[in-house]
Amino acid sequence: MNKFELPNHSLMKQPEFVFGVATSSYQIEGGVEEGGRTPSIWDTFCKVPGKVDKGDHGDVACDHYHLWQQDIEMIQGLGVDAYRLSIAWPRIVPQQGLVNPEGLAFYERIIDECHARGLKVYVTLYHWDLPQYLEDKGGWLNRETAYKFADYAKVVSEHFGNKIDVYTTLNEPFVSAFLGYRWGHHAPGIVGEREGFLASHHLMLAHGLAMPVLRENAPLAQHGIVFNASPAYPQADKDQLAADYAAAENHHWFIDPVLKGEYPQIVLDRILDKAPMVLEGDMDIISEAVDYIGINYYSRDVVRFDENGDIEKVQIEGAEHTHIGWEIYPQGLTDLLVSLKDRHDNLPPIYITENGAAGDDQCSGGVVNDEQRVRYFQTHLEALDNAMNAGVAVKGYFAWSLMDNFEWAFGYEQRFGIVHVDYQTQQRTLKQSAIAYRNMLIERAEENK
Ligand code: IFM
Repeated sequence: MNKFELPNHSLMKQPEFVFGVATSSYQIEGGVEEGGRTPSIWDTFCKVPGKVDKGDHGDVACDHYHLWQQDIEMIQGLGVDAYRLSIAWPRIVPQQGLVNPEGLAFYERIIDECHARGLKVYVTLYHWDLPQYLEDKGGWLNRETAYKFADYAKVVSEHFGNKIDVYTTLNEPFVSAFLGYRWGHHAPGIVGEREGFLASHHLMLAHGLAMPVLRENAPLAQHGIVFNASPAYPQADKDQLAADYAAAENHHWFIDPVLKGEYPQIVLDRILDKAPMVLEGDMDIISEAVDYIGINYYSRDVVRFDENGDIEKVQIEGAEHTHIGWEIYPQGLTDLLVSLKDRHDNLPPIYITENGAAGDDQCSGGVVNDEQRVRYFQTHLEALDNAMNAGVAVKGYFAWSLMDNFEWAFGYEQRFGIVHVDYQTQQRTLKQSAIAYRNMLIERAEENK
């Protein structure tokens, strides 16, 4: 297939629907010691033996710090409407109380280049690279970090204002809190139930504290937050409660505070004394109105109760999985979006801020035949179209990722890019999926002329 087809064509008929590609700072930039940047928790974590596959790290990554100009030219060549990137907090505030003009200038060049090439810019303020000096003071376990985040949001939004088209406070607070402070798979590698939930509350507070700051400094921009969300299905009827709980921990725990001003009771009832300390007024801060929410969808969870009453994930026999081991389940995207619409009367418009598949892609003679990823995008675009036809308001879709990059604890082994990166030469090569995306967008542009 050399072009994604949108069978119901509802996406194609909306010229204002935004198609884009996404990346994040630590995953692509490299240049970790350049331009006045100081270490983030990921620089530290990567140095701990056994934490990242093959000892990989983001020191060079895709060398986007130096190759940003050609990368933006490449993005424009894909025919997308927008580029979603993140800003590295330790490039902007390398020490407490210090603003780094070189860091601001780096992102300003990128933003200007995008606009000059007709691309809208979606900027995430926090995609997991917390300054190490803040972690040294407790990181997200320290309530003060939420206030530091609001200060950082102030610096960025005062500088860029409406020049950033769409601001995102946090990317996937679930991952920051639970992988970072509960299960220890991600930086800073802390393990503890209480810690995970406490970090989650401080992250949500950080989001809420930043919102009015962003609105004041960038009144014409859109402001919101991005959640990862995997719908949960019971393995058997008896496991329905397990599925309800899994979904509640996975995304309602993070979405409900923003849209309902409360944490889901089902989780509070289960975690009991591990629940975070919520101060009076916190939930009002967190539930400040947002213009949109971003949803990152990759796969679903199928769950059951084990013999101890704990919830466990099960693998579905015969299902297709990507290289990273995640089941390919496009229907989950439709189900998830429809379930969010049913749960929240006040659901704001949604962007699919990430969707994609990991592969073990090889480049041979300038061709990367990522046939599974092509099918993945095709079927997920259909699933999105179905959700929109069922009445869910979705404003855009971003492929994860623009190019292969540092996939956190999996290192460089898992390739999520629609563009292949040769890490020896930094050569970029469009995979078949990028070509199919581009061809679909060319057709859309012609249809909407
Ligand atoms: O690479 C990550 C990204 O940083 C956040 N969302 C999920 C992607 C794939 O794991």
